[in-house]
Formats: sequence, structure tokens, C-alpha cells
Amino acid sequence: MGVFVLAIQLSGCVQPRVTDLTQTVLFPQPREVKAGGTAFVLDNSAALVLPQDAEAQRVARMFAEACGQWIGMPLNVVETDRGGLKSTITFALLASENTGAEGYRILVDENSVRVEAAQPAGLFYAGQTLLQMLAFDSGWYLPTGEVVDYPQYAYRGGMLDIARHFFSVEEIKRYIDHLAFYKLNMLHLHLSDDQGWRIEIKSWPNLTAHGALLEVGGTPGGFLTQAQYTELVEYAAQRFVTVIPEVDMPGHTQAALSSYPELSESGKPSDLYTGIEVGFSTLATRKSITYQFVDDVVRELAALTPGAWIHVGGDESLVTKDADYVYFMNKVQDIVLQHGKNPIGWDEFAKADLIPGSVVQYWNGDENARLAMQKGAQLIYSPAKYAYLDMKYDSTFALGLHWAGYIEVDKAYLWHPDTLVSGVPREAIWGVEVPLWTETLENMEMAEQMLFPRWVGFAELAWSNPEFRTWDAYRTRLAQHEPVLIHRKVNFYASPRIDWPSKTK
Ligand code: TNX
Repeated sequence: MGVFVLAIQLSGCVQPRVTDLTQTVLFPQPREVKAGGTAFVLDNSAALVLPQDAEAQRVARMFAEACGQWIGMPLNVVETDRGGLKSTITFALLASENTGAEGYRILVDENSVRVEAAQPAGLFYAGQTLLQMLAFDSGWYLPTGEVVDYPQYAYRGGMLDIARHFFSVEEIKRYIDHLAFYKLNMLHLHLSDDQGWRIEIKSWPNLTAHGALLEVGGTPGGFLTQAQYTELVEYAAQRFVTVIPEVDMPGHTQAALSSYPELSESGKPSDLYTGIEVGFSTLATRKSITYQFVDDVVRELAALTPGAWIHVGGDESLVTKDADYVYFMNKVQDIVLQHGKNPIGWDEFAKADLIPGSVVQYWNGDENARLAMQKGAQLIYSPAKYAYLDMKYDSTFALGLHWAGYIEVDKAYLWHPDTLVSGVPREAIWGVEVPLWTETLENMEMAEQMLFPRWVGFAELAWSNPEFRTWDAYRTRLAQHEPVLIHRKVNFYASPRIDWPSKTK
């Protein structure tokens, strides 16, 4: 009897595995999942057959690479299926596919995995789903069945503040990896603030020669050269992430004012700032040199940025008079348009004379959100009390701030953009974004403590059908997602609200 059981276990590949794809934990949860009940075995008799289309082929190769890393052995890749392959993985672009610009379909049976999408982005997202579908039991396999999936919001973003503390190219790439793995598609880079100017602007070299020297706390800062920025834009684009650069104006500009005193009202020299107060600096709004400066900065950034948007900040300009603020933001709006881009501004930007194509990012001002909507602008939602991942989880948490409250894992997950601001309907909401301000975060390890696990729930809010979102289901699934976090070496915070398997063992 014992020998008989052992024989079955040893011949695991002969004995079909019993699976249930509907029970596989996937973040973000796909729209439709159907179980086939058996398994596609991923051993060296399986091969990925490359598609013809160049971009689809690039995506398929990226998947093969990521899959090979995930399972710790290379995945076979072949140019064409000459027959004789026991099992195949194929990626196909199909014009008839009806899951939209980012949607996809995955069909897994015992001998084939078929991925179909109308656009390459869909193939890429299918690849992320497949990685999470991989399971191990004396060998790697995929549960059979079908997944049909597409996003809830078109704009699904993460912001990284590299001004308060500088983050290196490698760290920013890791942030991009986190975006892509969870099907987020926008990287908003906060490139300047009072504490530092972090992007090389060739026509105003002192912005980085001087303005990038320090960061919060007085430690050495840093900046991205234009070549490094371009490298990041390309790295992001390969993963279907659009970079949106932000230079914050007219407030949050002490680093620029210290680098070029002529941009300030007084014209007098001033020091670099390494504290964390906000709202004390402003560009001079009635000097012509200010607009020369803005034009040069926007021109250089626009030339480096293939995406359609430049973020111009506009938040917390507490020492800029209201009339001057509107005058300034109107002019900045025109400058951005002249350089072929659309402006995005924090919600105070709603006070300007918005023109079609301008976007408002709601963070705190409900009134501003309604105003923006009335002016015909699209909105990005980043409500501080739910989406600011620089807020502490609770009062005992060492990192982060708490001016917008504490945000535990449940609070970060259980908010509904479409009903959050009364008077702003779904049609006005382009999407959602989690900002990560870095006053207290010195490096990516610290950043990941704030991001994870809240990021996982945010991605689901951005992508998935809101109807099934409940705390009970989420806390169970999130616990089961822990091996994925560990596998990806994420430095996540083991919130006590989740029964993490590693803690209860
Ligand atoms: C408010 S949100 C800010 C940032 C700070 C952040 C800290 C916004 C548009 N401005 O300057 O870093 O709070 O949570």
C-alpha cells in the first residue's frame, strides 16, 4: 500500500493534477476566471512559440525571461512550431479581441497556453497574470482554465518624490517594476521641490550644480542626467508605463530660487532648504525671466518625454497671491501646450482658466475637484486620506507622516473613487494614483515599507471590478499573496491586520 502511494507521487507528471484556477490568488483580481480542473506542466518539453509581430515578440520574450527567472530555469523559446512540441505557449495579437487596449484573454489547457490581446499592452499584462498563476508541486505548472481581463480605469499611477530624498536610477527601475507587475501604467516623477532640483536642465545648469546638492536632513542629494532620465523613460515604456515628469511651480521652488535668485520676488540670494515645511517659497510671477525659465524647463522636459503630459505642480503655493497664482498657472498652461503637451496640476490648478486637455489631480480639495469638473477637466484621484502612501499605518509606525490620518491596509483598499467627491461623476475621473512623498523615506527599502502591502490593494482598486471588493476576501487573499511578495524580495510591512502565513507557522 505504502509503495503504491509512493509510486503515484513519483509519477506526478503522469497523474493529472487536480487544480481550481478560480482559487488561485491573483492581484489585481481579473474580471472573469473559469477553472479547467487540470494542469499545464511547465517542464522542458514545453516551449514558447514566438509571434511574428515585432512588438508582440518583444513582449513574449520579456515574459519568457521573467518566467525563467521566476521558476529558476530557462523557458524554452522557439521561432516556429515545426510540430513535435508536446506543449506550447503562444502570444497572439488579434484584431477581433474585444478586451480593449489593455485587456487580454488567457486560455490554458493541458497542452497549450494561449494568450490573446488586441494590443501589445494586453499581452504584457497577461504575462504578469501568468507569473502569478505559476504553482509548484514537485514541478512547475499552470492550472488550466480561462481568464478574461481588462481595467477599470485608464489612468493607474504611482508617484515617486525624488526631490525630498533622491532615488537612484536602479531604485526608480525597481519602482517601475512594481508598477508593471501590478498592471499600473503611469509613473509620475516628482522632480523638483524646495529641498532639491533633480533633473538636469541644460539651459539652467545651476539648478543641478547647486540645487541638487542636498536633500532632507542635509545629506548629499543627487539628480538624474538627461541620459539617465531617458533610460528610465525607455525602461518604463518597455513595461507599458508612461513617465509623467513634474516640476512643481510656483511654490515648492526653494531649490530653484537658491540656484537662481533672480527668479524670486526679492532677487536676493537664499540658502538651500533641508527641512520638511511646505508653502514658504514662490517664483516671482510678474517677472519676465520667470517665464523664460518655465519655457526652457518645459521645452527640455517635453523633448525628453514621449508621453503627452507634463505635471506643473501648483500645490500649496501659500505665499503666492491668489491673482498672481491664476496669472502664473494660466501662462504655464499655455507654455506646456506650446511644447505639444497637456498640463496636469494638483487640485489648486482648478482655479486657473483651464483649457481642454488640462488635467487636475485631486488630493485634498473637494471644492477644487468639483470646480475642475465644471471646467471640463479630467481628474486623477489621489485623496490624501486613502491614497497617500507616505501616511503611517498607525501611530506606532516609525516611518511616514500623519497629517492626513493613519492609513492601515483596510483603509487604503476600501475607498471608492466614483462616489468619493459628491458632484463628480465617474465620467470625469480619468483614474487613480498613489503618491509616495519621501520626507521620511531615504531609500527604496524604506519606500517599500510604505508601499507594501497597500500598493497591492491599490492596484486592485485601479484595475478590478469594484463590486467584489470586500475586506474579508481581501485579507484572506492578501495573506495568500505573501509568497509572491517574498519571491519578489519586497520589503513589506507585515500589518497585524493580516494573518500572514509566515507569522503563524
Ligand atoms: C502635501 S500633496 C504635499 C507635499 C508633501 C505631502 C506630504 C501635495 C500636492 N503637496 O508637498 O510632501 O503633503 O504628505
